[in-house]
Amino acid sequence: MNEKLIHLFLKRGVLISPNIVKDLDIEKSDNFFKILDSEILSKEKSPYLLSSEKFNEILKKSIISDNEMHSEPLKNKGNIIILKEYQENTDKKTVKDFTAHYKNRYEKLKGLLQGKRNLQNVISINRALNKKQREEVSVIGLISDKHITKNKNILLKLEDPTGSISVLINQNKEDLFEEAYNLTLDEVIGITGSMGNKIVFSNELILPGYPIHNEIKKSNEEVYMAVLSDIHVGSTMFLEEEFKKFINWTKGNEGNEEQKKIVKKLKYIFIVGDLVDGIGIYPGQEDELNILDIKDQYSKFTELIKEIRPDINIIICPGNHDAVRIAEPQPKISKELTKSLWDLPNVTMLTNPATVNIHSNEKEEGFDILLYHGYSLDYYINNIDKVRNGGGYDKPEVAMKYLLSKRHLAPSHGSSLFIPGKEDHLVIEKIPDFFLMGHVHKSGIDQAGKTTLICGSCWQSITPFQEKVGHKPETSKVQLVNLQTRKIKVMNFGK
Ligand code: D5M
Ligand code: ZN
Ligand code: FE
Repeated sequence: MNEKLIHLFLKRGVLISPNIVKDLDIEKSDNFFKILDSEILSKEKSPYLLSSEKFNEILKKSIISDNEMHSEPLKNKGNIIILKEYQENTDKKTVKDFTAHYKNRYEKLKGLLQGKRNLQNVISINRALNKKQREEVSVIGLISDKHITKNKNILLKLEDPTGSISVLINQNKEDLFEEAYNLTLDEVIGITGSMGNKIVFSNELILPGYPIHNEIKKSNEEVYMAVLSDIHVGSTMFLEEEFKKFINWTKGNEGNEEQKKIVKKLKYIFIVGDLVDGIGIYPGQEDELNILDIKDQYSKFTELIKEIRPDINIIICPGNHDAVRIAEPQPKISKELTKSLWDLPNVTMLTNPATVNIHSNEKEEGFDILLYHGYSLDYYINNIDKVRNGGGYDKPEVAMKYLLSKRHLAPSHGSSLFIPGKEDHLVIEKIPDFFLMGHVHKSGIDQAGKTTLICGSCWQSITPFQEKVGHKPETSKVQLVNLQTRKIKVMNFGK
């Protein structure tokens, strides 16, 4: 079995018998993997055992659709592997779906918490309630309520599938109190403490978190990726000239000699949502648009993007201004609206959120990149002291780190609109090498364990709304990441 093929299966956590795979031609495997990713792996847990029946079914499909695409340009998807994206689920939603959604979140995060120090002997809430007073217990639960008592202690209500329990954090335990104070509703945590009468007096909080000392992955090659978000084409405040300057730079027509050398090695551009300003996003938006048709906005966006060198992979997810439902996970921007964009051979369209792997080959496992536009950021910046006082809108990386430590993109029910279902797609199950966001129109960079956090800037000058609420957007910045050294340079295309 071809080594490259083995790699392509292993990378996805797919187990398959070598004698089945001999029917697959590596040169023609693109389509096969595309179908495998979207029809099977987006729904299945890894490791996934691929049966010969399923294999043949996908192979057949891939040959048919390959023939259908015959007249279209060959998709140069390079080595971009979609690790996680979402099927649109438009079934009518009921209370049952909410229950299932939170249960799934609980189970996934429990999996991450279990086995951590002090959570080895975790018991169900139901069992904890039957423990004698003063006994030590540890439980894992979803925070369904949090408030300060009249004695100035924090009272949490934790829930698991067996029941709910009160947890008290005493104000005299200063560090613990501060930690608890910055918890958010609906996140899943572990606690230890001693039992009182139907209440736990907590002495430790344990978050799913991320390993701090993990090694930062580096490529063997000098290759670069760039991060952008919030282009807002169609807005009267869209900074077209600045954006064109960026596009020109990708073509090697801007910057000094050293810059021109580097740009040749730029292979990946991420655009993390809000490609266009959209239509009807907020009352009175018409007055702030110079392109009033959504299709025209996307055509203009595509016209700009198609100038980018064809050997650069452009990876795109939607944001709250794009023409898809606002509830998350957001599906891909539809082909009907953006056919010319979808047709660009170097463009990969994703859902929001999504996870892709880039730059893998026989020698390297590549980098896992989590993209999330960041609609939930406003909530945490406005509601969580640690995030607001840690820099608020000026430092989106603080909010990003906060979310990574919760291992959820929008834990609190009120922080984003979402479509409930069998699975909570906003749980950060696997720690990525890069976590990319946008939305708040401020660039930010930080490192959290092995993960580099990057928030894109924007290409829209200050809007009347932002002026009113005191937002100070940062415009026309691009983070350029050297994947060999993991050094990041912030490029400024502003005037
Ligand atoms: O949002 C850009 C930023 O501005 C983000 O932090 C939300 C905030 N914003 C913009 N317009 C509004 C309205 N009308 N209400 C509340 N918050 C707003 P973007 O989605 O990129 O426009
Ligand atoms: Zn935006
Ligand atoms: Fe946005």
